[in-house]
Amino acid sequence: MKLESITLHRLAMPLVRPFETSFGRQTVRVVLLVRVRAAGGAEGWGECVAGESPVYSSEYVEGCDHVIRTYLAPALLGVEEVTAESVASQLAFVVGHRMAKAVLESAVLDAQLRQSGESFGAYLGAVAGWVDCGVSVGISPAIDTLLSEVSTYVEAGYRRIKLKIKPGWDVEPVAAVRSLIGPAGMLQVDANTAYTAADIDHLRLLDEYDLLLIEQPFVEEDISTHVRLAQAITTPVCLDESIVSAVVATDAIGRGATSVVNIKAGRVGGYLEAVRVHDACVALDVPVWCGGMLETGVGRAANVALAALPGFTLPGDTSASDRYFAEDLIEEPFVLGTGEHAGQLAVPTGPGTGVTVRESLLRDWAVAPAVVLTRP
Ligand code: NPQ
Ligand code: MG
Repeated sequence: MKLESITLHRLAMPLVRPFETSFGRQTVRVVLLVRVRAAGGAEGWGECVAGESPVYSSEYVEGCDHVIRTYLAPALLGVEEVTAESVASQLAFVVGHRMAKAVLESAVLDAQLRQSGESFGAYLGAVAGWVDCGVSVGISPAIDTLLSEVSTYVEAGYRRIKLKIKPGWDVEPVAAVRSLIGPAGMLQVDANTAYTAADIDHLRLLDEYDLLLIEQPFVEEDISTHVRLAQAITTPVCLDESIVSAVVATDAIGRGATSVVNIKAGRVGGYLEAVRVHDACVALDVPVWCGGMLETGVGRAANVALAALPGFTLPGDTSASDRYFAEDLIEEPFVLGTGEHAGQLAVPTGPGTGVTVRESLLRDWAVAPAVVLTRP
């Protein structure tokens, strides 16, 4: 494809309830959405997973916007031919900035697949028509409010609960939710780097609650403390923030730091690299699951397609649209199935991501004028 323009949209979407993690409390999701247009009329959309401020990752919305405008978009708009498969090498001159690169690659892939009529799932290698969904539950002001929130998700059909934890909010909420959902309920925790090596003895207390995994207890660069924890506890350790590529995933698995992997396409630089992380994990017999970043339907659709690959054997953070938003940005909001598909989402089958952006909402929810980048 020859790209004609790349448009950056900046939106703010209120969350249905505040979402608190060890790194902060969000009440609004600020979203960077990218539309690419190619010669001949092909169009595609991508959603950047970066947050408004650099508190989950070093990348953040304004930084992604800047690196896209200044370096990445000019590189793609300055060449004659761009394909999803070429984007990573065309952008490799920029170090890092994986979330910014990922959104461009996703938008190009969407345009390319809409043109060829193939779905994201078919292209990535999906083998399932429905995927099992979990839900990520924020830190609550009190145990009783946590239990009532968890109850609504259990009633909605979610197949796995993930509790956000931090020092001072860990064993007690885990014990309470374990008694609420019973021994058979799938339960896991996510610390978003809030602990240190000094907490290893304390984290061993979680072994009593039969958790599927503990996600990213220590800072992203610290692989060796995760190895130490993995040797000290029976609960499997799962890395999220640390896993920025297939090479890092392979290394971390080989060192014994992670026996389950959270895959987020944005964090690893795009869906193509996400498939390589998946393939590396499958080759090493390591189960994977699809992470989430409070995506609108645009990013959610692509995640649900990724989660349909064969190595995704654990429920993901691929929740329904209404877990986060009263109204989604797409015509086809994601709703949990019923009957045998309770707690699952259907993998979209239409061309590209298979979802349609409600363009009037781009204007209604805009927090900045759209920026249109064109060929030099
Ligand atoms: C995680 N997601 O697995 C992340 C963390 C997270 C669903 O738990 C704005 C941008 C808000 C990024 C909130 C879930 C966010 C965010 C949470 C990422 O660690
Ligand atoms: Mg996480």
